[in-house]
Amino acid sequence: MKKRFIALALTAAMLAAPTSVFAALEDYNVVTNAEDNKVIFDTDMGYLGDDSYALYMLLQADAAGWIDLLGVTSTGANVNIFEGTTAILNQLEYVGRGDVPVYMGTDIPIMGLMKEETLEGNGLNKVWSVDRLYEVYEAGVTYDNLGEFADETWGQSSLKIQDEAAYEFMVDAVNENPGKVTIIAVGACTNVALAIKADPDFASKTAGIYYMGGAIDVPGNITHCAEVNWYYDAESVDICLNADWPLQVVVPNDISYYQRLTKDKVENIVNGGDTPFNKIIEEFAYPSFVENPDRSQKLWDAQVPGIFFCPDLITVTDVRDVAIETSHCYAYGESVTWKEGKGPDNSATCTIVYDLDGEKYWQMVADLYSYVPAE
Ligand SMILES: [Ca+2]
Repeated sequence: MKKRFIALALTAAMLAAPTSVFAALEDYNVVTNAEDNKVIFDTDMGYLGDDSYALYMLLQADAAGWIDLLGVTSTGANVNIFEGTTAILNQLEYVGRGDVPVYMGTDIPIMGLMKEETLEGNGLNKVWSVDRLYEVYEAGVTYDNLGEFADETWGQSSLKIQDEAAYEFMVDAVNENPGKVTIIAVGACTNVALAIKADPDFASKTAGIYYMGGAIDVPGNITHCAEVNWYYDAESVDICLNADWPLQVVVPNDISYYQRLTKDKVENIVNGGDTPFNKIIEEFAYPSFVENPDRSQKLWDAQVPGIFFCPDLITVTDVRDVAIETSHCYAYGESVTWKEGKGPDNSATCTIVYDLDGEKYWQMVADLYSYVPAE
């Protein structure tokens, strides 16, 4: 009976979107499940950037029983904490997932923001979000009253954050679900470092961490050698790398050299169905691809959740020892690697994912976004 239902659904989807063949979610080689794989998503969220695509994937994977999304935590890097937190809430509200708890973290790096003279004296670039961060703090806004900083299109969400800070939630969630929580960290690592500082056994009680960060065999995207998530708070990354995780997976800047979001992929999502996830892409992402059909959006964070659910989509990977430069020099924030076992004491053995099967991956994204949970 179930098989027949899938066949019918497939036919309906093909009629709706003759350019693509939709697979049933059962057809993917998903290695996770809701019982054993609890997820905390730590994100520097904006609107319809790659953090958004990752969030929608995690929400639909949660709905489909692939994972149990325990909560979303906000962090810094691309955005200040107040605007980022509101962006999470606004998008959860749009897709009808106000039930997912949101915990506000911090956008202040664990050793503080670097002074202008330190940046200038070392030939370092200031992260693009920092000037606005100063303005937001100066104006005294909060996530639920952004004043002049409220997004013109999205405004304020009616959803609220939880009382606990992001790192407190991480510690509690991991203690309540020993061995089952995976952290997906796609912004600055400050909240995760604070959780490790609060509970020295934190990392060892998780199932592991997946980072979007670092630049391994390609240049950086904020300085010549540093990737912005890891550069924003390199000391926190150092704390994280040196904690006792069962598994560390790094999805570096390298993947953005191979994986891009293009009009055909977005169209495949838009034509995939009628869910709020198809709709949010149609309303807020698709128009820019219609206006500029050659648009090619680099992909970072959006490639991380699927690597977690469906590792057989990975095409290029290896294991290396990884460390991060934290001294205030021109190489601040650089990720440095060695062959496995050859790194110094402050390095950590990580699985690095450089590339994946983009065609299959984005078909999975389209199928996930189009998924309608049974009543
Ligand atoms: Ca991000």
